Amino acid sequence: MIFIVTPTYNEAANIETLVKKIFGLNINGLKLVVVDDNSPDQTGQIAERLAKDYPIQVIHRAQKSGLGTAYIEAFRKILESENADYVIQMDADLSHDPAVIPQMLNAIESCDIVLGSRYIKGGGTQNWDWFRKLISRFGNVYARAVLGLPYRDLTGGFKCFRREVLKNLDLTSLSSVGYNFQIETTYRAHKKGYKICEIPIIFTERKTGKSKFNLGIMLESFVKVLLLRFSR
Ligand SMILES: Nc1nc2c(ncn2[C@@H]2O[C@H](COP(=O)(O)OP(=O)(O)OP(=O)(O)O)[C@@H](O)[C@H]2O)c(=O)[nH]1
Ligand SMILES: [Mg+2]
Repeated sequence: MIFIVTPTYNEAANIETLVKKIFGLNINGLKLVVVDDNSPDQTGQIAERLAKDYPIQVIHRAQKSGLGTAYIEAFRKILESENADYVIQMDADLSHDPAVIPQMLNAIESCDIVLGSRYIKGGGTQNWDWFRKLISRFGNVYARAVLGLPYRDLTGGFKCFRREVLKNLDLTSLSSVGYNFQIETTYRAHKKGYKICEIPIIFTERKTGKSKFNLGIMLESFVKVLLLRFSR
């Protein structure tokens, strides 16, 4: 079985399109787990309605509690299910194109983690202003240098894990800030010697819904990378 996890907060305008694109791929044994934090725009209810027609499980949480904890909660639930082989994580705002999923599943056959990468040949970003590009580029160069990692895109949220990798990452002590959560899972897996591959993706900035990007999160991320480096 292949599980896709997508955290949602106010994605009412995107969730149905996402679901249709994912299940339109016609991949066998695919299940979607939506982690919704009681979105005021009713994303959770829309997801429940879609769950009547598609293999979707909706995890409802009482309040907005961050990306990291949403992933952890879903990963835990999925690991309880013995038939999970691969777990894919992706954003719900259509920034991550479901059309890449078959390539990801192809790549995971010879790797332990596959990173959807904006910063290798064939990858990129669409509709980002120069400032957002600069921050993302710099953030990746910085995290790579501080942590001594060879991967080009450490902050992306479109990834595929072998079940065994998730089982062996200590899910209790991961950062809850989105960017750091992505960096940390890759860093830990790298330190454990897992094989990590990158495939190119084009990240398209959300067309609808409100951006949650802000400078505070960015600065917190920079400090947390340093803390991670000196943590063990
Ligand atoms: N469950 C849950 N989902 C969240 C939370 N914060 C963000 N998300 C979802 O996580 C995914 C990524 O968040 P985004 O807000 O798109 O973050 P981003 O891509 O860095 O920035 P923008 O697209 O510019 O807003 C989206 O599917 C969001 O709906 C949260 O606190 N809880
Ligand atoms: Mg987004």
